[in-house]
Amino acid sequence: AVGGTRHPSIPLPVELFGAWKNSGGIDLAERTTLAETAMEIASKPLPAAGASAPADVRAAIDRAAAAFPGWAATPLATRAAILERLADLLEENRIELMALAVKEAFKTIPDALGEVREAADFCRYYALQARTGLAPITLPGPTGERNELRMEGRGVWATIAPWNFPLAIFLGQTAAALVAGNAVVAKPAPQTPEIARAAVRLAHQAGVPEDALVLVTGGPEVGAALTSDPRIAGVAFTGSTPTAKKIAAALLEGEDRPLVPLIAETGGINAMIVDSTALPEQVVADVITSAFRSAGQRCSALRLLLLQEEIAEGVIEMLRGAMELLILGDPADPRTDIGPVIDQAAYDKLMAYRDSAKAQWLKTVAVPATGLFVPPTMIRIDRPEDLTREWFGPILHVATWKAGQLAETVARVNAEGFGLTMGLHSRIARSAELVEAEARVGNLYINRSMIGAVVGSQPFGGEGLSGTGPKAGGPHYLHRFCAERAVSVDTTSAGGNATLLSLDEGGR
Ligand code: UN1
Repeated sequence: AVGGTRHPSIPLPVELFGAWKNSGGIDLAERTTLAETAMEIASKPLPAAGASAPADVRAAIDRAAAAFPGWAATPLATRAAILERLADLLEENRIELMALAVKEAFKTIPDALGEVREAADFCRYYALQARTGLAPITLPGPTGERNELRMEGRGVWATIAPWNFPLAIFLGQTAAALVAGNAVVAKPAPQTPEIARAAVRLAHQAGVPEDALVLVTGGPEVGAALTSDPRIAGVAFTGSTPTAKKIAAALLEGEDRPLVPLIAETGGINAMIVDSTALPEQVVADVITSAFRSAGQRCSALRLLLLQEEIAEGVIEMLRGAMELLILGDPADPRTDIGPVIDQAAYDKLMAYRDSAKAQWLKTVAVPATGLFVPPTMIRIDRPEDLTREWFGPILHVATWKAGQLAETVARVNAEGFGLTMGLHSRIARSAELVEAEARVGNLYINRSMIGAVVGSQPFGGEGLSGTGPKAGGPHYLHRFCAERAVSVDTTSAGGNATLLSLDEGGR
């Protein structure tokens, strides 16, 4: 069975981050209790997913634009407190939210719980960061001015979220934009509108004014209507690299359109490099988790395993055995390791690719007869560069490298142009140092799994084709959502301004 991370980790401040983050660790009894509740909730049909029309999108932006000044003027401490209240509400409603994640996104019980946990973590973390990081700063005034730097909301942000983290990423992006003083029009993925609706309802209940956070639903057309509107003051997007580029292009359209920021978190061809000193059991556990948990549908997931030649056959043999133990099935069943993929289109794409690579299969696993189950598959390739794109599913590619070629191997991975996650398994300090120095990735994981970045501990996000930064769940994220305004007042007598006259006292 797919486990959580097995390695001791630095203790997190428990008041901020609950113990069940990355909850592979929850036991079967607890999973069963949760699953019973989840299944009952999940048995009720979801409302038909509607899409917003372009006119709805315009109306949503109208509302958010009207709400922006009032929300921006709400004290920072109040906005932060609302996020904390939202975190509490997420926890109070965690069973219902978990059930929605199981039902809409086919998340397993541990993944669905981790999802709610992470959403609450984002809210608490950004509240904390906002209080300290967004407060006005007094700057030096050697020539006699009073200088202040203020971080203020920019206007109406669009947040566009993926289906694979329909609560955590949806709400993470949105909470960050809100606490920074922006109004938000939020668009979840078309596959997962209901969990987003539930999240927005809770945000309003927590105290976000109804019009400061407006939900629009639908696919790429709705996203395009949103990003093409010149009133949008910034976009936070998580999804594919091609879509990020389309958004970037849309934001530049129109001569009069203001220049606005895009925060994009996209895909990766994430590699794990394993040398002959690695502990094989640990490698196998971490590969199985990184490549196959969540059916490989995480942008952090391992896509390319690079084994040093000497140990390759042994590790592959162990992986074959471990893959046999994976349980595929109903995500609401507490024993399930891997559920179905998100939809028919994803299924068709992955199955067609997998079948085209049939001659190179090292291992594939049987799946339930019905449902969108993509068999976890290990595929042999000759060189890292033979894998040229991200396959967003439980498909792992394996290649080998020769002793003495660690630096070259890292360089070849870098040359793919993505830069999200990378892993190294080695007991040699010098090798770890080399990879730390050379890897051009946002998240490097040494001797551990490559998924499950913890808010505040592993700020997440990549570079190159993998995204713009700044990293979600990190100390620099909120600033990008803000307009940075420096105010300087001449307080010298030469400036004639030693005391600003109060208008009420005759300055008029
Ligand atoms: C994504 O799949 O879009 O590290 C992000 C992880 C998650 C982030 C994945 N916290 O696996």
